[in-house]
Amino acid sequence: MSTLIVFICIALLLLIVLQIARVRDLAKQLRGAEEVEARNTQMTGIYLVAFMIAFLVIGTWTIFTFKNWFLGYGPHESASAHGSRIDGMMHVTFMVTYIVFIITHVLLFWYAFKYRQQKGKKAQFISHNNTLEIVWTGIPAIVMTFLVIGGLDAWNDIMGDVGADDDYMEIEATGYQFAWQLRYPGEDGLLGRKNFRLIDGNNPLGQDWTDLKNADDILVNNLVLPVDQKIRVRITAKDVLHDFYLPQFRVKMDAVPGIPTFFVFTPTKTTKEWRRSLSEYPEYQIPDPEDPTKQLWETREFELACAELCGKGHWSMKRSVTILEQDEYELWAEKQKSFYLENVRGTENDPNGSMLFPAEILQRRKEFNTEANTALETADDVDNTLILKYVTFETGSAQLTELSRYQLDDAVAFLKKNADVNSMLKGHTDSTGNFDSNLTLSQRRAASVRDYLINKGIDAGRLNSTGYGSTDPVADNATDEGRQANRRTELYVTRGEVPLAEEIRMEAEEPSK
Ligand SMILES: [Cu+2]
Repeated sequence: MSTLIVFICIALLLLIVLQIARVRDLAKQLRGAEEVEARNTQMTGIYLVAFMIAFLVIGTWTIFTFKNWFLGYGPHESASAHGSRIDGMMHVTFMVTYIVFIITHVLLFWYAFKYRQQKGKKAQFISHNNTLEIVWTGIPAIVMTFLVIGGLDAWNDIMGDVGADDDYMEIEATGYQFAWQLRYPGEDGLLGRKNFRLIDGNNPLGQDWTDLKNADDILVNNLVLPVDQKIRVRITAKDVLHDFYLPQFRVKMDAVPGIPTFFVFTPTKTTKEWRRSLSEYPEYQIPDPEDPTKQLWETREFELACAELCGKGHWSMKRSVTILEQDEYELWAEKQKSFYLENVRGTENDPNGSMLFPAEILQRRKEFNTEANTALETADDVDNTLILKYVTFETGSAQLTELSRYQLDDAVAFLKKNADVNSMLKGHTDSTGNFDSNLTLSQRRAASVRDYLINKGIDAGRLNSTGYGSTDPVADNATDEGRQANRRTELYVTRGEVPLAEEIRMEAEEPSK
């Protein structure tokens, strides 16, 4: 039906056009062809000038009315140091093209009017004019040169790498279908080595855990950065082409599998400042459709997106970017946990099981000193026992493991510092196996620890050792964890006499009799 109406309308329009042409022909016959022609060109000239005025006024009006939807204007000002330079160039280009647009259109329509057909006037024929050619080639060439040179200069600045003496922070963004994995360098400020062959379910980026720079690296999903700090982003991809895109910061760089790219930029606005500036625009003073209790400007977040159409889930690569003041950022960074220490350290995937990190050594030392001092200051001398929980032995033997030395050295330092303290080393086993051999093993183990301390310079007269076998469990021997807790070496410290092994052993043996 509607198709039919459209056809009828078109037919009617054609009919009208035909009728007008017939009317003109009739008028020509009545008034003379020349006069009608002159009148028509006169009217066309006037219409063209009227159109020009309306066109330029409406065009200019839309520029100012819709300014807030342009990149670089109003709420869309950039939030990075180099971004304002890009916006500035955009602004200059807009200005130049606007001026040229106005001049050419005024000339175009004005000349159409001025040189309309008039009685007694004849058009002048100009075949060639060198001056004119030079002027209309030269002026655009000069203007373009300035724009292009300015653009090249900006490009070199913006795309350049950090300088040797620059203070910058380096992070890494890895795109994959369909998300970003962001890596921060942790306290050492250095990103650890990676190897794609190491990528698996427990190691999403293929970090090489034998490179200790990886130990404090942090993995996060949303970008958080300090304001006014130069940031270098290493950009890479795991599967297909992605594109690291921060529209508000004018950052955009391809993420290419196998070819690392980078971008250096400095955020200049915190998220809070940005939101405050948005609150000044009516477009942002409306309720947020997702949370109508808040206004749009209150919930806006800077955005990290993928600008490469990388597959079906491409849209879901959007992440938020939060820019914080330096002190707020430090608070945030402190709360982040190292991926390695949280998920890999101490598991079967940890290749560093045979070593301790300086931070771990320090942490254990602190723990030991607190426990030892507490034990020593306890009012009741009977409670002066602490468990040397990091002192372990090879299975079934009294051979100390390599890592035991750290805590034993702490014990040595403690005994050297407190020269009036005497101590007793007590060995314990779990209940697995033969009672007598457990007792012997516990004695040998305690003695082995005592020997270590003596070798490190503690007077043998201050130390005694004994073993309790399985007679004094601290946990249930039915479970793995319980048995592990029961296999232990204890350090008894006292400012009194050196405890006597026999007496304690006698007491310990009582329950088994
Ligand atoms: Cu993508």
